[in-house]
Amino acid sequence: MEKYCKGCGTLMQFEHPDQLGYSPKKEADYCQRCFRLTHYGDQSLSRVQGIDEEKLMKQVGSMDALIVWVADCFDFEASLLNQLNRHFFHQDVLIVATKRDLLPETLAQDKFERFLKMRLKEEGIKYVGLVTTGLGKYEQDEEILKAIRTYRKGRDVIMMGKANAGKSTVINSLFKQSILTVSRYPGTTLELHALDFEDFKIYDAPGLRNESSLLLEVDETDLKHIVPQKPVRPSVYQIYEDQSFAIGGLCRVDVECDSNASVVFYCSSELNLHRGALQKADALWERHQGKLLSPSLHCSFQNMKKNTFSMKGKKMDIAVAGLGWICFSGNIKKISVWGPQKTQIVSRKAMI
Ligand SMILES: Nc1nc2c(ncn2[C@@H]2O[C@H](COP(=O)(O)OP(=O)(O)OP(=O)(O)O)[C@@H](O)[C@H]2O)c(=O)[nH]1
Ligand SMILES: [Mg+2]
Repeated sequence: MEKYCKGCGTLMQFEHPDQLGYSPKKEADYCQRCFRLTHYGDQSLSRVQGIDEEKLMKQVGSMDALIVWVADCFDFEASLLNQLNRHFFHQDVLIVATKRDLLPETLAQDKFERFLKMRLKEEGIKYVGLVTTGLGKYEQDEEILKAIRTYRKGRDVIMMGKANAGKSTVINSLFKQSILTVSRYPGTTLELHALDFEDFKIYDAPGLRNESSLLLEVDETDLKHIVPQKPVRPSVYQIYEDQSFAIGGLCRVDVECDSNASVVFYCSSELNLHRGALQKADALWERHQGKLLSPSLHCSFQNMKKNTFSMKGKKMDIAVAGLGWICFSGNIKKISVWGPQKTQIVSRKAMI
């Protein structure tokens, strides 16, 4: 009889240790990869060889279910899907925004929810409800459950979202136990699989690959420094002339200003920020990327893409998918943000 891993949903097998789904024990409920991810945080096994997204979307699109779209608050722009409702044409979408605990505590909840609703509206996303959640005091499993019960209308429920958004974590919190495998690296869940819950099914789905994330452009060993595990603390800089900032060797931010301006970084506190004169920035990156400026990207400075912005409104964010965001205010003439070619770098109204 076929057996599926309880942690990641993959078909289990007992013959090929180097292939997915392997377990040395026939009676095991979890594959060896899930066992190692859970007990040893073995990252070498976590990034998966690519799920069949087209098949997944087709399968999900044909199911009569409530879609719970799980989006990471810290990486919100990159957590959304272009034309999201088109993919779930016949289905209702409930938004669950995770990792609220990673945002600064000073951000008021009502202001944050207004921000999320504004962004969802701007993206043209239609949804039946919105719940924010996070670890610790932000955990909202009762609220999520209430929303699911309200909007399910007799249907099953599917957790969908980009890889690493926190789908499996949300399901575990609803079950109040660690059934599913979660890990800090994208690509943990491997197959759509159902769990019986009350009188309906909740499906955990593999995450959609986040093609626009900077995290695809770095070494796996650097991920732990880039993906924040603790609330991000703003790093504030007052500037009075043209300056260039380096976020490790990952992203360069040039700010041209006439007089007083403010630049605030919201990134993992494990990343070093380097600040210097704009005129010297090219030479700095050419000489020091990967050395003084680290962690580094797979691409060289010459191959990074320059994205140019002018100020919109008094206060503006520029979000770099996978890395965080930077808030700008004051007398700024021009901002250039350099990152990998494929990384999504977008401006938005300031969150904070
Ligand atoms: N700080 C914080 N971390 C979270 C939260 N939710 C999930 N995480 C962490 O985010 C990482 C990814 O969580 P998963 O539940 O595995 O994410 P997923 O969406 O199921 O990922 P895939 O299966 O790869 O698509 C893990 O390290 C979780 O501990 C949250 O609310 N706050
Ligand atoms: Mg998962």
